[in-house]
Amino acid sequence: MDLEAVCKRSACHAKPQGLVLQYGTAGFRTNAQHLDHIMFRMGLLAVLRSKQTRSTIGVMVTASHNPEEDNGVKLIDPLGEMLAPSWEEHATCLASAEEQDMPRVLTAIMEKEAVDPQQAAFVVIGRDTRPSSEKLSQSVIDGVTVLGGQFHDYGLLTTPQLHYMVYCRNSGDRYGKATIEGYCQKLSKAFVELTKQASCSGDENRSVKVDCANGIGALKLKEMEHYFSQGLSVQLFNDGTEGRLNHLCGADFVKSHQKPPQGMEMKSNERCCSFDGDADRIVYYYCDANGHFHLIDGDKIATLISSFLKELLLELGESLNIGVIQTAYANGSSTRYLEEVMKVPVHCTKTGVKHLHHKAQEFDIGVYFEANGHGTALFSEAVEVKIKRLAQELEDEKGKAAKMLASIIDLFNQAAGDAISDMLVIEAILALKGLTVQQWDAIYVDLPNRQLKVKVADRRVINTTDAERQAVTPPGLQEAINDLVKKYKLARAFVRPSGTEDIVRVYAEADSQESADRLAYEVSLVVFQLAGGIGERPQPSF
Ligand code: 16G
Ligand code: MG
Repeated sequence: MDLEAVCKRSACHAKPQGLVLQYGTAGFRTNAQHLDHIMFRMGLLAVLRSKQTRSTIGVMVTASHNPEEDNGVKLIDPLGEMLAPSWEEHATCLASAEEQDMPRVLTAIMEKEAVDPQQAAFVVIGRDTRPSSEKLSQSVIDGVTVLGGQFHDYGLLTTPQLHYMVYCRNSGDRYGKATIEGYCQKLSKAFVELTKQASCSGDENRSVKVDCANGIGALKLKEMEHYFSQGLSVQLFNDGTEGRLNHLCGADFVKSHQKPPQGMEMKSNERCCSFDGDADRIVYYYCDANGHFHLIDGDKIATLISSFLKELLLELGESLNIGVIQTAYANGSSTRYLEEVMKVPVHCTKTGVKHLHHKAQEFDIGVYFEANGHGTALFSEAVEVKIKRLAQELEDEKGKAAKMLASIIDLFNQAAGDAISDMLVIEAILALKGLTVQQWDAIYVDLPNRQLKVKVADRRVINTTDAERQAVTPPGLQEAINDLVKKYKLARAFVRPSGTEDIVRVYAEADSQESADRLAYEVSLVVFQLAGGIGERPQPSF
């Protein structure tokens, strides 16, 4: 390894002096203008990680639901998972190093992680549709090649597709073929197999409207459409031909504003969904006959999926342990429904997919979803093998259940939450159960809730515990929140520093929208007072 060459090349991707960025919840993310050096350096780091793990590593250039002028990058570990925490630290160190310190920092990482410089390295790269993404992904490639790594550039991909590619390449194609055709074929075959079993679908002409956030999801759905065209008609909106990425549309907009995206023609009771900018989140919704908007978020998606899986397991007569993983943002009604009605164990983890994914791996079947619509279902390898064997051996109703489960295993992206794969699973379940979107929505009634942001001088003054549901610092904050919550019925509130923005997030729910709004506002005020609020004091919006 030629560190001198690295330094020379690095000078072409010079870091603005003093700029320090952190590898956050989902990698680096900021205005695209500040990211060139980060990309080059993440190319370097991916090579080191690849050498250390002797596996293919992924680098995805995207800023997901952020505005079009932002960008970001994250590394994907060998099994399609998020980067290991110790390497997140290396990423932050490397990204913050001044030019002259680069060789020292690189050497330190290699020593600490016992990286064999002679080992070969292979990196796969993907990018979203942002105007800045192509050039930035070239900088990643520059970093990879200067350290002697080999690479394959997939070009435009959704984030979950790159996770899929990485997983395929490291599992000797057992999981699937590491090509776009391989991805489309695997998912569409499973979808067609699964929906074949739908004998009495109430809704003969299955169709769904998809808001693609003007992002990569549109391109990839178009590419895939003809594979499953007979079972489902997909109508695309915000497909990137006109509007700006994530602007007034997309899953994040719909979830946080609780209203339909612009650019979508919604007729009453039509089933609609939104992807986010890199197609790893999905939320559903519809407008009823009175024009009221109904959001079906990640919690209701998890409920639909886990109850269907439970039914199939019951039919099959297999008692596998199934768990649902949520975060503090899960609506209280969903948790209550899952635990009390469905009798499924529910676990709460910190926000961020890696935490949910990790917890889900502890179960035979782990269904994880964030309320914002990011999630999937994970099946342990032993369960997959067993179910696929039963699908071949059994006949009658049991055989049918086993075959459906086997198709569901193939249909879920086991490497990451995937809007396309989740949509196909949901569409298949609705068809199989003959459920309309209204019936699905009516499983339980969401508690009214409100999310707010508070600006503080340093959000790190807030530390949390109990999966972010309790604040341990600053002193007095949790007690103040507890006192406020007591004033309302069915109420709950928590605060946490954002992992992606320089703000503190406030969440409140209660028995009425008015109470939820009031509680969120009151909690914002105590955060402002006790955690060093800056700028204008929070104002009531009700
Ligand atoms: C990132 C996370 C998402 C999380 C969100 C929270 C991944 C792939 N994405 O988008 O899971 O919900 O951050 O953002 O991990 P916040 O910390 O700003 O609330
Ligand atoms: Mg995303």
